[in-house]
Amino acid sequence: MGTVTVVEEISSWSACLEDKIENHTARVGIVGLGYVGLPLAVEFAKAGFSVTGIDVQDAKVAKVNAGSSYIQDVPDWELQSLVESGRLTATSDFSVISELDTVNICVPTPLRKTKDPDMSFIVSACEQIARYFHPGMLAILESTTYPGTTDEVVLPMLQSKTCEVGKDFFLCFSPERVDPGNAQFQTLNIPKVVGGVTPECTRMGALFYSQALQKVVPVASTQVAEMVKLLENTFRMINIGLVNEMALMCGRMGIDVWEVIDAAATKPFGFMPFYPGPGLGGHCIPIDPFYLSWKSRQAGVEARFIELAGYINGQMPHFVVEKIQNALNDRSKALKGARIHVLGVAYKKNIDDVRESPALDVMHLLMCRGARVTYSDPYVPSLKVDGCTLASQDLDVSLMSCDCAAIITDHGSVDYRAVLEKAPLVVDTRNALKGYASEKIVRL
Ligand code: SAJ
Repeated sequence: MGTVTVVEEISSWSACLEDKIENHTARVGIVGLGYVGLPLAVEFAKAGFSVTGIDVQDAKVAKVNAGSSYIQDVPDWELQSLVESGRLTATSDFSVISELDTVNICVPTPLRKTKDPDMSFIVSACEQIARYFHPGMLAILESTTYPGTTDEVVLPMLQSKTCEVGKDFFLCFSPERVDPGNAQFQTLNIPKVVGGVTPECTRMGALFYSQALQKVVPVASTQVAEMVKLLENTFRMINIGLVNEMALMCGRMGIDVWEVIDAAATKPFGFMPFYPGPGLGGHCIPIDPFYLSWKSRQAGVEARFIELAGYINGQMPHFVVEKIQNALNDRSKALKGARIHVLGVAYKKNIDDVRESPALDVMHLLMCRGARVTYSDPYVPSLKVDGCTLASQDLDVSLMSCDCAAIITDHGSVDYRAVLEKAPLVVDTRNALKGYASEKIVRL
């Protein structure tokens, strides 16, 4: 039997919005001016749209309007020129939405302590938007969330008796794929997946993004688009968990896991290297998969891979502390009272973000066992651990006065040869000392 194509009636609102998008007179709104929203606002302003950024934090609004960027991927000069030209403004007043044609929602989706999704930011943003939302608008949720959020949470808040989705207004989901600090892939050139509540919604969302971004990937529904992001990041989390488990196995068998991975990576197909580490940090990878496992459990499927990988990744800080304790013990030193200097506390190299950083767990565990913990991180001048604020110490002085240095985050700016020369013992959790041979090195 041939496929039946549902031909949706093109409403007058659809034709009107399509014109505004195509001739760039559509007034664009971006709710949430963080590492996702601000670069997106800049791209649409650069494409010639009038863009209004909306954020609940007055400080962010003030900085944007002053042309002062707080996002490393948005240079001041670029923001300044867009603000001065009047293309981009910011406000904390949601009522501007009544004058806008499109609104992107780029707010945080953290986890609660119980590892359940915290939807409070999406709900409060939509409550505000709904007060001013009007026929003819396109709304797109970008915050990473579980499949079904757009249709089950956002749609009921925006539609009304007189407004029909796909006809009077349009609603899509498009996963954010921003990788802060990635010089090669930025908002402009990262392919943009978008799926709508109806085919006309998908078409409108794809038309919108194609005005400002290089590649758009329409998909059949909001659920597919929501699931795309979760697959991408769950894939990473599980493979990191696998390689961490390999590190535990190789450690017991006396095999160099780093050499194993490097040799496996010579396979030109069917393999993708991941590397063991002290744990899983950041605001995406440790969080997003639990949105999927939460929803999957509701659908009656236990996401066992996610739970197991989460457990293994969560054990890595303990494994690192055990390595440090054993390394000291082999040198007739107790961990209790030992001076441990941590190198690198950001959640990954060459950035300043400490959210969910495994360094926090490692330092906490060391302190619980009575170690005297200091740190150096060129990107992180101060750090709060267990309620006390530590300051980043001078590396050379600290290395010569510590009992053990622990490389937790391998920033590129550190001279690791000098670290090896100065420290009496180095526990290296990132293979930063690759190629060096010394009794002083203990590798993950
Ligand atoms: N990590 C490992 N071993 C690895 C890779 C990462 O232990 O082989 C650790 C990192 O040290 C970090 C955590 O995992 O603590 C997350 O690292 P990440 O490289 O995944 O970096 P993120 O959290 O910044 O992930 C972002 C994601 N981008 C978005 O969600 C839009 C992810 O999808 C990207 O693939 C990733 O950046 C990237 O490739 O840099």
